[in-house]
Amino acid sequence: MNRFDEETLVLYAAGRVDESRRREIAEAASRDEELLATLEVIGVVCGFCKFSFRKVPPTRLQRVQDRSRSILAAARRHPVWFALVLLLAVSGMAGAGWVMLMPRSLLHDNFNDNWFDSRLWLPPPSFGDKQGIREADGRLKLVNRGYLISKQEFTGPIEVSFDWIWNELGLNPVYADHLVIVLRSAGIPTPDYPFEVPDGIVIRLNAWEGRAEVDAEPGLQNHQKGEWGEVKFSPDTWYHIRITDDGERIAVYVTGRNDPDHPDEKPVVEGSYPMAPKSGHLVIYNREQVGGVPHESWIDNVTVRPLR
Ligand SMILES: [Ca+2]
Ligand SMILES: [Ca+2]
Repeated sequence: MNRFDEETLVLYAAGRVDESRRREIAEAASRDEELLATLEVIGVVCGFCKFSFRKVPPTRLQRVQDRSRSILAAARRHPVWFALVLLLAVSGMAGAGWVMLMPRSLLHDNFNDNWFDSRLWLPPPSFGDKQGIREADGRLKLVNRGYLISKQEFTGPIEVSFDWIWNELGLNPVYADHLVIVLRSAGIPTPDYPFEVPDGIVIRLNAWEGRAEVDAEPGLQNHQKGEWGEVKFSPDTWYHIRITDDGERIAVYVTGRNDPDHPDEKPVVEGSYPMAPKSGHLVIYNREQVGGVPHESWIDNVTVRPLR
């Protein structure tokens, strides 16, 4: 499963990530042929990849090279981009050029410095002493309706991506965690139980029911009940989530399932939400404490980009 965004991989290839991140990506690449192939293509195109392929067995390397050829074929379908990247590589500006050609992030946080970045995020509201968030071990923990609310308001089209894992705390599985992502919101959760955000486009990743659900304005009069799609979210497993918002249509993608019946490039759920507001904050929160049962999720690499 490739749970690293493109910007992180390019910075890795350019030797611009810290040592713990470098080890994490190298270790993931040694197990993930698709990630290995992606790094190889970055190296081929830009000529600066520092990843070593020497330890890869010959049979596996052949499969990786086959995969690389298909990725290069995809690059050829976008010849202008490809030519520009090659030109920059030849001129020795490939690293900076690749980053410049990628859509610039409107927001990116890798949570790597154990400091909650108040330049990017609003102070998280709290409705109890067992609820909150904490940045640690290079990621962000959400506990019992822990909220992450962007300081910036976004106007589409945008793409939101991040990595998510929820922890099985050994309790009744009915209480599996939920992760809620809200787009175009005022960013103000209701102070009444269960402390949900009432407005915007609400995407709920529901690990108990095995669903990804989309609603618009769920706590308001113009509530538009949306679509849902089936998806299993196992505990203690990282998933890469990508949500596209073209200003009207929302699509939710989940990668990392390794299920041929559910290819990564096919949305789990999508729908049109013309009545919702057109801009607002990004909000991410997990499930509240229910019947004394705590809920805990971790997220990483939260990125907002203009939609390509
Ligand atoms: Ca930080
Ligand atoms: Ca991180």
